[in-house]
Amino acid sequence: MTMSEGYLPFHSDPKKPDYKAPDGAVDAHCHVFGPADQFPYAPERKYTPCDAGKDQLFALRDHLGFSRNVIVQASCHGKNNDALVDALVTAGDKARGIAFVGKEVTHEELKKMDDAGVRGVRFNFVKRLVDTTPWEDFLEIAEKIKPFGWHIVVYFEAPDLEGLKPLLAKFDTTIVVDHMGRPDVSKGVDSAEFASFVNLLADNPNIWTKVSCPERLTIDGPPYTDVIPFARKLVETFPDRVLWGTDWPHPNMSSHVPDDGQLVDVIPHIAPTDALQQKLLIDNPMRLYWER
Ligand code: 0GY
Repeated sequence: MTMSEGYLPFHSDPKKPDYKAPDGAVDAHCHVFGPADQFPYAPERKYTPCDAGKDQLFALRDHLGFSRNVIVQASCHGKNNDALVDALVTAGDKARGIAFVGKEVTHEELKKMDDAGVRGVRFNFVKRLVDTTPWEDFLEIAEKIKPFGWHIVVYFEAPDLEGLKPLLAKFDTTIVVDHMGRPDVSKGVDSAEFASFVNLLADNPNIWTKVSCPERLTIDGPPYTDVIPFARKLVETFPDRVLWGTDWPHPNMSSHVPDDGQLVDVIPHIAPTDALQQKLLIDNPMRLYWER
């Protein structure tokens, strides 16, 4: 399959990070794409990526000095979670997954995914990536995943937060917000927009966030100094409810191709103590994805 026009493939030779992650560190947000001849992309997809299979992901994990992955089903594979499940089965205890499902999903299908290591579903509200789903469907899915103790990962952009709050309030499980709710960093860490996101976590002990994607949020580019205050504020305020991930293979980047080693080097700036790094990279993801 031909990549979407202008699609930037992932970095072919990321640096070895200067920052050494503690043993057992988890990359809690990454994807597998294809390979398309084995796992074709969904007909309803909004983009066609560059193939980025499980072997490449696991090689990157080792190169970066990480031990585990949480693999998130990406929109280009739609509701067919086969590539994800295949990667999870190969990784065994070294990976867990987040699936994308419709309200028609059956208990048996969820059970199979649970056996493979899936621990949650993703609800995507980013309009350029998916067609709109009625809220009733999300509520139905939330009911169906309850017997498995799964949680819900949500992806939205900052201007959509206010409108989504009533829906988020209906979920009585853990919710993980991708990429800090995608703030506009030009507004500053003290903006009303970011305060609203911080308050969301302050008011709802079941809401976590991934302090990920400086490469998408930055205006200045690498080394992502303009995004650090946002992530650091969240790590220091909610040390037990933050996760970190590479977002490899970085779909739909247009400004630049991020170097994953350079992304790892951001970690000590957003989690400046050993104790915060231990929570961010090990304790929190292990609690949410591995222990139950
Ligand atoms: C990410 C971000 C993006 C894509 C997807 O499911 C997806 O296709 O999540 C994006 O384009 O912002 O988290 O991978």
